[in-house]
Amino acid sequence: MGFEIPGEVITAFTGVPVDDSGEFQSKIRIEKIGHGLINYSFKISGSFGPDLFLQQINKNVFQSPEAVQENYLKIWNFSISKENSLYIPSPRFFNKINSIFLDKNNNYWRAFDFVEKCITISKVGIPDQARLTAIAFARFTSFFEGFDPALLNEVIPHFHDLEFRFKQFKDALINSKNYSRIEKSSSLIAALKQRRYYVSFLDNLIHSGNLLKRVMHHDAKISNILFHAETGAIICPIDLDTMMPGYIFSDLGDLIRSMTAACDESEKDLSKVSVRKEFYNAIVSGYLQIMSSKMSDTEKQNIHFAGLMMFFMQALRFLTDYLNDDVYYQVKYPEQNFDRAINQLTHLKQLENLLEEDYQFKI
Ligand code: GN1
Ligand code: MG
Repeated sequence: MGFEIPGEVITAFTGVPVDDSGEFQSKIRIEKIGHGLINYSFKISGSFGPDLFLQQINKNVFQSPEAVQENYLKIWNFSISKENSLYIPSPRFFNKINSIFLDKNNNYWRAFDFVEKCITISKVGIPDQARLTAIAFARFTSFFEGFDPALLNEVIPHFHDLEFRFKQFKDALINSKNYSRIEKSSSLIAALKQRRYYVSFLDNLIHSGNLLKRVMHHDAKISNILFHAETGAIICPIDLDTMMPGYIFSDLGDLIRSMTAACDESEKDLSKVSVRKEFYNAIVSGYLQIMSSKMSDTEKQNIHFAGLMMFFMQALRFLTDYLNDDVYYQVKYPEQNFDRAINQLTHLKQLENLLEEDYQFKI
């Protein structure tokens, strides 16, 4: 497995003690699951009771794992308090009240009910699947209409704050000593600087007071949805760690960014880049089907800003990391963040053209 779970963690969540020889007193099966790069996740089963989903929270990404879990408990409590409840896997408690366990190595663990008979889908197939995914994330936000998003901890400060991301990019240009990377990026840097107007555009909308803060998932993509393995029905969105207050553009924009693209964000062959119109239409119409009655006029009028904002922000984040010598995103080869940034900028340009031609939407 290459990764040890201290016995005390398993004991805390399953109640199965370890004997003098270090063995569990009844058989425990541990299976590593998921492809997540952030948290480590496992399925734990045995005669102690129903299977559980055990997860170590990455404390390098989340400075306060307690704040992440506190958010989860708040939204879970809200979900079970309402009729027509949205299904969110229940956290497992130990000592009756605790749901987060700090082990002897100072790592944080939590567990949930294991959702049986479910699958995840890594890549969207047809527009209708994109529509269902958009509906699922819209339902998620819509469900929390009666919940004050300000109650959620900002677990990654300024996560989707475009002005902050632009500032990080400018700071990297000033502070980076990697002159060959700056030189290589010159046309990319110019193209991003030239689009500074996206930052002012959003700033004006925010200051108009007509954008509402809502519960946003902040990683809205098809691979963060659990589907029923047999019926294909949507069970629930997962990976709720970045759930924080945000503007509607965040989740809608991430849905557009992750599902209109015909190729992966690391694709180097730019001839493969294409923003697919039929997917765009399916995502926006699915999202609006659930959310439009809850949106302000300003939000509705500017709905097409969502995809532009998220392609732009992701290009900024990848290029910033490239200029900072790859300190944030995992890379498989040295130039990968540069390739990702060009890829996202190319998508952005295609989306700009599509919106101008088909929707007469231009900023
Ligand atoms: C990170 O690791 P993943 O794919 O869940 C990032 C997202 C980016 C994405 C780009 C906590 O998400 O914001 O959109 O990479 N998450 C964090 O691939 O930074
Ligand atoms: Mg994620």
